[in-house]
Amino acid sequence: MSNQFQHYQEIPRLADAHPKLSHIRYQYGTAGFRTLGSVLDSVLFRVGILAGLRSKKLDGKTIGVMVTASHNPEDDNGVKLVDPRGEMLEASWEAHASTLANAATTSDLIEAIEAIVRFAKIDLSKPARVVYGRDTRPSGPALVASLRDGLAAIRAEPRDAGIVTTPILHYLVRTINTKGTKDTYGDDSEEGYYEKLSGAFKRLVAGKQPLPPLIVDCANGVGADAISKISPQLGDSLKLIPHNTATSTPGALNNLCGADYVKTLQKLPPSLANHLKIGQRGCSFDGDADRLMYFYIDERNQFRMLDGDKIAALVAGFVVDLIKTAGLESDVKVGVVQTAYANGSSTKYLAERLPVRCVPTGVKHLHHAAERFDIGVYFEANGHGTVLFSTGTQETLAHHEPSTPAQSTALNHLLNLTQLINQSVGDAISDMLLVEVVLAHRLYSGLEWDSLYVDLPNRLVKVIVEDRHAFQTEDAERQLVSPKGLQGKIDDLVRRYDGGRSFVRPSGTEDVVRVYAEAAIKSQADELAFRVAGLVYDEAGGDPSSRPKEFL
Ligand code: 16G
Ligand code: MG
Repeated sequence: MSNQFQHYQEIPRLADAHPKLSHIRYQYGTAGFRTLGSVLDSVLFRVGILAGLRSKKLDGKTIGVMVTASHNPEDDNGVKLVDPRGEMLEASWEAHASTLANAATTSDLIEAIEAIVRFAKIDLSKPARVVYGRDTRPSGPALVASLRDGLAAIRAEPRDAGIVTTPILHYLVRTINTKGTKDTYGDDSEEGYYEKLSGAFKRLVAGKQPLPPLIVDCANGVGADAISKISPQLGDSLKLIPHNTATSTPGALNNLCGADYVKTLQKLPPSLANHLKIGQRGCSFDGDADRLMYFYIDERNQFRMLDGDKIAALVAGFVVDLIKTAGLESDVKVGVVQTAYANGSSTKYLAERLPVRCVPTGVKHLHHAAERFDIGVYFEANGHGTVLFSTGTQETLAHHEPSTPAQSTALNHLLNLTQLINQSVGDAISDMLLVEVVLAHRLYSGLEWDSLYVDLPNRLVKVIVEDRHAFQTEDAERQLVSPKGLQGKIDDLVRRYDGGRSFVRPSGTEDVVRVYAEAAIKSQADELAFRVAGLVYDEAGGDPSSRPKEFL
């Protein structure tokens, strides 16, 4: 090691204790590193080092590390880094993460570290601080131990947040870094998070008729802990009935429950079948509680899903009305950000009321686009999302002088919303409380909320191809530019379906190509999806004899 590393003599010994598995290539993707928990030991060690370097680069600001695999099966695990304001790791550092993770030997690793230090001009004499947390997966403790070795090797000061939801870890990063400044975001503790959210919630629903109890499917994950801690603080203002709280039952995590189950299968988790009464609201979190799905059973005993698009419509409408009532319509512009997966009906509903932007899949794209609005509401259909208030807007709200009691009330609601909403990242608990606030103000049941617009029937299909990277898109993933000519064929097909829309994109998390289609009636949406999937399959050079027969 070169001279400047004289204080880091422990790196080689500790790196030797966490050797890389030679047959695996790791990639820091949209959700960080994510794969089987059993092959992540070396990755966690190296992420510890990278988090330390990132903190040094940012003058000792605290960096977050979250050990989770979200909605994936229990055997998977993963890790992602959180930048100082609680946002995702800056994109240019994703490549550094992949480089470190793939260094074959200890000496390659040291070389890679030295190269990053040179390239990013890191002053190694700066301090490093890292806060880390994990979800409830059985592989978590060992992976955290490897991470701690990495932190020790780079001499970063560690802070253990324990078992927390992903959004709480983001909250901690932001509160630690803004402590004692004018941008202070709250108390830098888990209790501070519960107090901030529950306090704002209670102020927002004060004087409103309490809503009937809400069933919460915690996916047998870390959301269960969070619900048990926030419930007493909410008291009578909101009664939560937690289900799927078996965090220590092997195999239970995300199994037949959770937000991904609900969204993908458009079905009620079987465990709720005898509990959710007709008309009652229920919601599902994913395994790390950063995604939210709502649902209810209608009068005809049909399951009705209220997804991220419905949440966006509900919340954006409420915020726009408050801005108008507060007399701030000309000062504060509200906008919505969606992806191509947003149901066509939701886009139509929203675009008739306010500006709507479409961006590529992945939270970071939505988050950045939402930052451009004074108030940016962003949700993916799958239930990731939040609302961002720009610094200018927060100042406008703080200094606005209302001229009528109605203006004053609306202004107070807006100020409380800035406290209720987790602006660092989408947060199932904060989003759930936000939905409950709007329902209480609007006097809506699930049915009335659902009636804002009627979803177009849709279908999602995945196609296994040899090389998904051959599929490249533009226009926020709505157009394929490669393979050449395929988009034209898709367009020809789509034209034949009433209300038809379809797009094809390579997954960022799985080795597949995804096909989405919607149409005026369900059978047509299914048919369109399978026909487009057939085109994709043929184009990707799949063997015709193994062509799935549902691809028509
Ligand atoms: C990741 C993204 C999520 C996106 C999903 C798409 C984050 C934190 N998560 O889970 O936003 O919807 O990937 O998966 O950005 P896909 O590329 O496999 O369709
Ligand atoms: Mg998640």
